[in-house]
Amino acid sequence: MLIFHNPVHHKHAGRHEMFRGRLVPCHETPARQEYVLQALRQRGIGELRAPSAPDMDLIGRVHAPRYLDFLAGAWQEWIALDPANAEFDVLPSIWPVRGFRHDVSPTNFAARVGLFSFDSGCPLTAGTWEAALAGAACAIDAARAVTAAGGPRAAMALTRPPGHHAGPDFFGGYCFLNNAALAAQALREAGAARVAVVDVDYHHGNGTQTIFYERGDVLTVSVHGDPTTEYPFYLGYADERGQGAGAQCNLNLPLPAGTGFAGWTQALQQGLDAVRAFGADALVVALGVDTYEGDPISRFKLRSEDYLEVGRLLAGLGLPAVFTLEGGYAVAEVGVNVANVLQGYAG
Ligand code: OKS
Ligand code: ZN
Repeated sequence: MLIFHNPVHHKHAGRHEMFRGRLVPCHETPARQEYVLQALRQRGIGELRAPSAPDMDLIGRVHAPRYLDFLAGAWQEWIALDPANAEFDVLPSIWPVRGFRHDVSPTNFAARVGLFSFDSGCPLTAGTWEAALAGAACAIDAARAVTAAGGPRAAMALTRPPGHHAGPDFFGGYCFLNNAALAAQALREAGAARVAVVDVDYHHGNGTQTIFYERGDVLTVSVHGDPTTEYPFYLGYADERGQGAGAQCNLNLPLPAGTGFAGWTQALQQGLDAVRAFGADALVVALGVDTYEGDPISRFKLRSEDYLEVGRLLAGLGLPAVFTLEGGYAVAEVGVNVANVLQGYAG
């Protein structure tokens, strides 16, 4: 197992996010990645690697170039408005909902932020672009490692910010570049004819679903809290099955808040059956561990030892695999739970 870890993840450190009318400290903190690194080191799981330079062409085949330009320049635009802005993070404040035009290009910065985002809980900071880009490189490198001759069977992109909510041209849910989608695209371009993304994070992977919704070469499966009550609310329902060439290539398995490991495992098994039926040649696991019973913002009831079995079930597919780190906010236990998945996977 190779672990591509993002050496500049700490440059993305949001100071505040909007919650119930006030600015509150961010859940998605640098400590999360450090706890995972520490747990992997303690158990001697994996070999650590730093990422190479990001493949901007590949990233531009997953994300819209004008969105990438926006992200690359957003902080400069923000402080150009007022140097005092450097003390504050960028948070969206206006969005073009139904009836507004999406084909216009307002130059106002707040208006531009609103075109490229979907919630106010996702701060963009001075180092967000650098951190997200290095994370994307980790995901691409991990995919290339597992498809290389003589490469390992599995690799992990150990990075933050996470990615599965980020779409072709929008950020949200703490995500900016979709690491799991980038890994899937890199696997395709390295020769895997059919790729499956299995998202086990507590939240629906709306960005990944949207990126691949009309493609028949990538199956997207997500097991998550029912969006009727859980974030991201507006996507993730069972009747979203893909469109056009991607018809039947998306599978959502929403479960009620409060679901424990028995119910959760049944849904995962159903998802893994779909991966087998699809005939995938390679696997991406969007690995969020906010399904943990102690997670402060989620409501499934998995225990730490359950993650060993999660790893074993995923290994049962017998596919080369890339893991990306998604959510999980019980910071100390994030390390143990991720290490358990990888240990269960390795057998
Ligand atoms: C709103 C809470 C937003 C929840 C974001 C979920 C992030 C996550 N203040 N996605 O997998 O863990
Ligand atoms: Zn999550």
